[in-house]
Amino acid sequence: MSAERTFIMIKPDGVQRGLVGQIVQRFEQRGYKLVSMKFTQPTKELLEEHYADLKQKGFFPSLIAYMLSGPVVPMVWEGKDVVKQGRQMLGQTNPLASLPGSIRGDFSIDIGRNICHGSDSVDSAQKEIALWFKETELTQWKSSTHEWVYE
Ligand code: DAT
Ligand code: MG
Repeated sequence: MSAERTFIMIKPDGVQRGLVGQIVQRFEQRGYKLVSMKFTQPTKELLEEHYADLKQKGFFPSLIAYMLSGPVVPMVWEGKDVVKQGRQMLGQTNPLASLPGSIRGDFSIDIGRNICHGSDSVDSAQKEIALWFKETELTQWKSSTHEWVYE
């Protein structure tokens, strides 16, 4: 069983537009296992840390303002190749470059309203999970579907 984990977060626009259920459903139906999820209003400090790599970008202030504009749904998903697969399920950063069938390609148009975040590497997934969740919030459980998803 692969223990690879990724950090997926529904952004304020995804919450406001009522897309939480549909986004969660895509990861569930693929066969990935939910390890943790919460509904929370993030602080500016947390968001600045989360997007620290982008601090020098001109769009950084508007990115932080957008992410601060309402509650988000941070999640941890587990399974084989989940970091890369999660990025493919999301689509491209720019929704206009995202294929239909991807989350951003199906539900969004503008880059600054692209509804969902996903870690871009195993290393950043580990950092993001540690930033958003306490170790005790990462639930240990065995999905009863495991043998039907993996051979
Ligand atoms: P991703 O979210 O696909 O990992 P990223 O980490 O490069 O993309 O950027 C984080 C977010 O910042 C992205 O989801 C939307 C915003 N962003 C990125 N590039 C941008 C740009 N050129 N103009 C405006 N917003 C941008
Ligand atoms: Mg990124």
